Amino acid sequence: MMSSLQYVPIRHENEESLMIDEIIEKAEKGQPVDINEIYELMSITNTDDLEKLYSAASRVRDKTFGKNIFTYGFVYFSTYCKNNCTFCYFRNTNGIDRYRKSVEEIVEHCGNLQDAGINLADLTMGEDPLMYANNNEQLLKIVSAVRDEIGINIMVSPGAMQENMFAPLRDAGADWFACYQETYNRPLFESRRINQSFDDRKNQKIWARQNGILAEDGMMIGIGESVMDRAQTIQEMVNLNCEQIRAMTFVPQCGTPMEKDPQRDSTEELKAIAVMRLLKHDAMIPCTLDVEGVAGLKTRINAGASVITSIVPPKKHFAGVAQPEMDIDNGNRSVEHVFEVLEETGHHRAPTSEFRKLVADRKSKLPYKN
Ligand code: SAM
Ligand code: MD0
Ligand code: SF4
Repeated sequence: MMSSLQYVPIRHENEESLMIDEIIEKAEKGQPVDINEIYELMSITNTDDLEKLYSAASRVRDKTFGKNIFTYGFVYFSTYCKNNCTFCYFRNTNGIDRYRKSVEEIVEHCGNLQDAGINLADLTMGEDPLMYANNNEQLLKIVSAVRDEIGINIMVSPGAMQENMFAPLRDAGADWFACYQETYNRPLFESRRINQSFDDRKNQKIWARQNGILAEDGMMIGIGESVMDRAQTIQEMVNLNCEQIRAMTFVPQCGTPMEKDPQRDSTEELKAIAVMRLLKHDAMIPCTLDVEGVAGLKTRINAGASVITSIVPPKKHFAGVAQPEMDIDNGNRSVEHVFEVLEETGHHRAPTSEFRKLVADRKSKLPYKN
């Protein structure tokens, strides 16, 4: 019979710190880091090592992008959804008030974001059947209206689409496509994204990039994953080579099967941001305002994030996702306030001309030939 005792290496604290130093140093130089090393970084608990991790990630970000941080406005234009993800407030069976914005309202909103100096509008929706009807007619209408009337860079976050819909989405004006796997642990994915295909969702990123659209992948922290799952998810996301990758801490939502789950602090998210930065120096990595509001901005920038996302102007009745209301109507997620807090980190907002250059550069490297 096999013994149930497992071999657990006994290391002294300073031995462990030395090993962490070596991994960080290697990653900072851009040398390959294997899964066990990613696991070691994601297992750090002591404050000194955490500080070293964040500082190295910040140095890499500053070396790659300078002191400028990009900014994205969040436009959640339809909160209707046919799906029932266990973690999401907007899941179909949650009896909440929902809205769908008109093309005119969306265009006006994107114009305001552009005028305020925001670099990109993230057009996000639940998997709303009305948007997907007639080969995505309404979705394409919205995207092309924003492109034609405003001209701000566009990210679309519509959930999972059919492969043949990526070219029309690109032609309508989408520069970026976001679709988060949440976890690369397949059974865990299937228990959270009920009745959705793991492979289909993974393919979204591949299809987007093959069709000339930049892609974003993302992971959630606190949905039942182990530390090794986190490490493997980071590795998979990096290997998929999306231009943007993110981590978001799960926030329990009323009326969902996970409402009684504990609310975690952001330490694991910060570690994930820093590790992703060390593994992929030129990745766009969000500092989302959708988990802790503006209170969480500095820690995420200090962990190596390069773009502030989920900026939502007040009093326009647009929701966030993880925090549908937090910091919105008090104006804390507004453009001016976010810019002020950013300056306190010693960084500045990137001009849109710089973002446009970055987008053109990344598009030229896509596995797509026109
Ligand atoms: N419906 C589209 C989809 O699922 O891809 C786009 C919008 S969806 C609401 C965007 C992302 O928000 C999800 O992929 C998930 O990572 C994140 N999210 C949803 N609920 C969350 C929660 N309670 N806490 C943290 N993040 C959450
Ligand atoms: C964010 N609330 O950036 C948004 C959202 C969807 N592409 C992004 C999760 O945090
Ligand atoms: Fe719908 Fe997206 Fe929420 Fe899932 S995460 S229920 S697909 S809005």
